[in-house]
Amino acid sequence: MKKIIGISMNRQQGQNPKNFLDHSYVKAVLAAGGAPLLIPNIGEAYAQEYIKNIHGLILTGGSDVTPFYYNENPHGASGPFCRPRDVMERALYREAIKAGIPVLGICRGMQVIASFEGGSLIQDIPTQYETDMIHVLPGAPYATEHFAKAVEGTLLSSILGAEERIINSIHHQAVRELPKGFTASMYARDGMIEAMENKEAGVLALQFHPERLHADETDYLKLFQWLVKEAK
Ligand SMILES: [Mn+2]
Repeated sequence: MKKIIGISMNRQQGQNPKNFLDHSYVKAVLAAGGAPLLIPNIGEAYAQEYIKNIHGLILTGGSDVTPFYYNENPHGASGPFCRPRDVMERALYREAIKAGIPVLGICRGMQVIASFEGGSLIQDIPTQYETDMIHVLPGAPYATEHFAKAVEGTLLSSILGAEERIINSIHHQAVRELPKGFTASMYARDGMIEAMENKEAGVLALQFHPERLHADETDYLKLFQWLVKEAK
């Protein structure tokens, strides 16, 4: 039987609200041998039911998480926010940790985990972080790329190796303070945290987008294979 990997979805608000997801996440889970299950933003009451029926969880990329979770007002360049998604993903994350199933956070997914676990975010890198690197292109959603290196001895380095590599980058926010129990598992050359993990809890969080890379750089498939292997 294939392991079921729950994947959180984006929500577009407005007159005709939509739940939607990049197909690249679905393809990555399939390529890693898992069965993807897309989870709509329908309220935290459903989180427990979903978690009972999945073996691993991916928290995906998307718009900014509300900064109230880390006790800050919104910066002028942050947002738009989507409270229904924040609420749903927080509940999914909590229930996943309680159930002991592994969690892979990607981009916003990493940022929500940091926010929900008591860490904090750089709300806007261009105005709040001194760097000569580019982490997001003005023309986003197209990704830029930069060097990054996994920290030796981490879960991430055991999956990808600890050599410096090129990752994609499409984020204007990033983790400022790591939550308790988490360690940084990858850094960019400017000191930006590009991944974090809580190995004991089975949580791996990435600031880059491996789902967009795995097709031509098979290395990145290993991250999804890790999730499927650990799924229970
Ligand atoms: Mn970056």
